[in-house]
Amino acid sequence: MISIIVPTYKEVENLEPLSQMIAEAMVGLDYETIIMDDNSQDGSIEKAQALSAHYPIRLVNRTENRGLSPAVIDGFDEAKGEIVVVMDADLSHPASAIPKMVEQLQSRSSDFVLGSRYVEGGSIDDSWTLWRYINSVVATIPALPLTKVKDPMSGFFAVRKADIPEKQQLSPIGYKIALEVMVKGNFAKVSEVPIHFVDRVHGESKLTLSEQLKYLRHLRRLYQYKFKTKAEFIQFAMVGSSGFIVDLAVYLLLQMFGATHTVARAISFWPAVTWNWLLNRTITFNHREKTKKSTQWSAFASSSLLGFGVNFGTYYTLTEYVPFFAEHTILALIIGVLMGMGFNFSISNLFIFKKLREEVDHETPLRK
Ligand SMILES: Nc1nc2c(ncn2[C@@H]2O[C@H](COP(=O)(O)OP(=O)(O)OP(=O)(O)O)[C@@H](O)[C@H]2O)c(=O)[nH]1
Ligand SMILES: [Mg+2]
Repeated sequence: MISIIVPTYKEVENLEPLSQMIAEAMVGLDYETIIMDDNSQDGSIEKAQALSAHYPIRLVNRTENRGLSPAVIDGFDEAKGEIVVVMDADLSHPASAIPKMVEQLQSRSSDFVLGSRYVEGGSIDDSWTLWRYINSVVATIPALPLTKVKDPMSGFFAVRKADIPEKQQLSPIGYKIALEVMVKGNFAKVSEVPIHFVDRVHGESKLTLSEQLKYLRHLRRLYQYKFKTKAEFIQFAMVGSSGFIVDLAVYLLLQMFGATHTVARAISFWPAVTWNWLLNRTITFNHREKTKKSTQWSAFASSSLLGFGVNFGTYYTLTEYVPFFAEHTILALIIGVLMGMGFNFSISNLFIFKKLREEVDHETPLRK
């Protein structure tokens, strides 16, 4: 059996054409449609009841933990089929692609099939403005390292139920449930089936700016999941570079006000260290347990001083004792910086920003 999960919020006008479109596409196939509705109060319940006389439809009315992604995740539990399809209710996703998607799963030529606008044969609605297209493409780029697909933002996908990651493992923030399942499921074979994406006619889009901002937090979390320490190190290095700018600015500013360069150097270190600590606390190691600020700051500042020692020590040793580096001092400087940063990162990672925090983020309820 194939279970088609459709998250809905105020889609009453779309339910009938959706059911019809699905029925036409699924002729001869054993399927059920599960409408995961977030208590829309727009007549969706009554409509679904009426439709269930003619179509294999089931409506689940949710009243807690609202949101598209949680609705889909609950839908996974509801699904009776060995194959699960997820699609939008607003008629944007052509049900006619489902048999092909399912076939790829059944023949084991794929483990996760995505309905894709950006593979050959796929397309978007003619009404899309260039601006909307650019938006979509730009949003796609940061997701590319996470998967190999061309349309990671798509919400139309099919997967074997047995391959869906455990509920506790899934923690999307925002709309991108397909991306979440794709990354966490670590599928050996992922494929894309071209679709023509049709814009919604009835009802309103629920994709607000705040949903789009959640996407950034979701991406960060997926990078963390997939690249672990590497992702932290890159963030740590980026924070460090921004700290260098703070250091330099304060150093130059103090001298403008008459400080000598040694005094300026000795002072500018501290705002830079504080800046780095704050950003690492709120960004790089945001998912770690929050410990007492003053203690953590002191530990971070001490580690940075030692790190500076490692940095300078490396530079000094290389340029004093290795003739090659005496001639290529800039290389020695770079190695020193990397050694110092590696030292700082290890200490921060192991001792200063310790345990992982419980993931507590849930989607905030829709207020409409
Ligand atoms: N259960 C549930 N479904 C939702 C929620 N928000 C959106 N949906 C459904 O998720 C699907 C996609 O939502 P859309 O508003 O169409 O989002 P979108 O397709 O990214 O944006 P558009 O391109 O403007 O259509 C639709 O079927 C919505 O009804 C929610 O909070 N709860
Ligand atoms: Mg839509």
